[in-house]
Amino acid sequence: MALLNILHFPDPRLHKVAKPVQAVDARIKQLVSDMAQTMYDAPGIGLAATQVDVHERVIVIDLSDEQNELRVLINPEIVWASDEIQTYEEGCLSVPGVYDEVKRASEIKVQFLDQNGAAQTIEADGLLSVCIQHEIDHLNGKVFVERLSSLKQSRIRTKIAKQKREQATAVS
Ligand code: K1U
Ligand code: ZN
Repeated sequence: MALLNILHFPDPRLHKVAKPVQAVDARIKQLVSDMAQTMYDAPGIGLAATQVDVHERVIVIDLSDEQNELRVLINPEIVWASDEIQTYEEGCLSVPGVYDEVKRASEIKVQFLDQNGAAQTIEADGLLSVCIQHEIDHLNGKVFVERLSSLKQSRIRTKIAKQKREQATAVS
């Protein structure tokens, strides 16, 4: 197992659209294992392959406090979404220190392959629904801040540029 490097917004590689996985083989199983370790280490409750610069449609999620309920979603497709909307204050391992409210469908039905390559369907609501939609956005090259107003995005870009300048000064 290995810890993978997480790309940080506004890295342009976060905007690549991930390709479908052709076969759930040993390479994909190793990627899943490395992504899970990287998510637990961060710590986070989700991670998309895009965030570790692998542009294939793989997601890991674990909402448990004990980090023992890993969910693996390969080639996830939202096949139904409720008209009802929920608002949740989201964070992102690719945008550390930034949290803001995002509106998304309350309930979704998702088809995907699990880590054994078996087809699965789940219905999700609450945080699981939020997290799956957030991670599928990553696979489609979209970071959650890009769902915020232009003014908020501009403030976030300014904050990140300032943090980068301060980090550069601290090490020099
Ligand atoms: O995709 C990511 O960047 C992971 C992200 C998932 C997410 C969180 C909240 C709403 C939507 C999607 C995170 O895991 S951010 C960190 C976080 O939420 C967390 C970290 C430690 C404990 C509990 C939560
Ligand atoms: Zn994220």
